[in-house]
Amino acid sequence: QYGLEKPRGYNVSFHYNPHVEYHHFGSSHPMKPWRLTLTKQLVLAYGLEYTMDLYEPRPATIDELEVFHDREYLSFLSQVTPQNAKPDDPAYLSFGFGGESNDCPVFDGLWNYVSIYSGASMSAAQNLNNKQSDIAINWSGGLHHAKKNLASGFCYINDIVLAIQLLLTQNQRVLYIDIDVHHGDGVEAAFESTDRVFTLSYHKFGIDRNGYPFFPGTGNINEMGPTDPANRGKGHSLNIPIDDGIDDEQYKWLFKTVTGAVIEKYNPTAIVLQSGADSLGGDRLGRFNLNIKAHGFCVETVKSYGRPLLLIGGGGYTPRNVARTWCHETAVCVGTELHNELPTHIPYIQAFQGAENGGGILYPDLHNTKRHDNLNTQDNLHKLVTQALENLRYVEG
Ligand code: V1P
Ligand code: CA
Ligand code: ZN
Repeated sequence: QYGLEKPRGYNVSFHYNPHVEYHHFGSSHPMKPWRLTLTKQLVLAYGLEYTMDLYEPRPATIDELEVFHDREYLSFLSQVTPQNAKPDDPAYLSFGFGGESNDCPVFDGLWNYVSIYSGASMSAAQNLNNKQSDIAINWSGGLHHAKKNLASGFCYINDIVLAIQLLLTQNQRVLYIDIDVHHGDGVEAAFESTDRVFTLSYHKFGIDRNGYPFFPGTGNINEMGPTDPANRGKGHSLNIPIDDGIDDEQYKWLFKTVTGAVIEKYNPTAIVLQSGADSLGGDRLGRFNLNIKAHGFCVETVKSYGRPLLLIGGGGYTPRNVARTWCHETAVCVGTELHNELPTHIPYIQAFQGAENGGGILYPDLHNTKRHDNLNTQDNLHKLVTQALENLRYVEG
């Protein structure tokens, strides 16, 4: 009878609707929902499903999404198809679709896709609310750029905002932390007028040599939420702008120091961690040089504070490494270590084999896979931390 008991420790739940995998943004688009198939295969291959409660959440309904998004935006999103889309229609462009960059294309099953990943984040938040889980995971969510009436940066519905709104029914203060290489602008904007949510984002910030800002171009250290003294949200956002090529030791120090200070000062009763995997070395869009275990260190650090934790995905454009990272972080949550040799009898094993794909191991060295020179000096980072801690002066615990 003892052998069948789950190991003591954290109650972890895994919220995943496999239908999300079968959606395609288009062949040249960097966002590949198929990375979730790879992630799931690794999680299963290591037997992690026996250490968690598994849920297959239903898609969110339009009424549930309306808690954050505008009705007109949702009715457009729910009806538009590649066949009926009119790319010159002012409504189409004003809601953020198409355009020159085509960051947010209209593809087959778009509405199905967005309601599935949103439903999974809401299901995860509900599990924390009713104390069924200590840590709830949704790797298909984390779409942090979506605004109430605007699709942006591959994000159409902001599942994070919807999940935080659910957590706010049971928690006085929720902390949102975002380690995606991009600024979590949509979540920050959604809660700019409240002191019940603190948003903290680490991201690449700066202008490239052609004069283009790194997407979305916001999130400098001095952007701390509204400055109107009457506004309750004042000082309840903290942005950590980072330059190209940051390494493991620098990032771990920065993350531990700043996140620790925020948690101690703000004292949240629940934490949401967006764990975008585009901050890894070798990411197709990212600029950092992090290894998988340094990324996972952020999950370990947040977990160590013992608050109810919602862990969600986000960006990540080198699918094999996204899968490795999210599998590793699932193991961190349940408190187990994984062997470096990948189990060989898994579907899609070829995606992880060969020198260029990480040599069939879980923790390949990513530091040199697509080298970005490290432009972060120790001096710059110390000044950044000093300024970040100074920015916390508006926060009352
Ligand atoms: O830089 C832009 C456009 C150019 N405009 C002036 C803005 N778009 C980026 C969007 C990145 C979105 C990241 C999403 C996330 O934070 C959360 C899921 O990870 C962009 C990039 C780029 N290299 O930054 N879009 C594309 N690349 C792109 C490439 C091919 C096809 C479609 C889009
Ligand atoms: Ca970020
Ligand atoms: Zn990103």
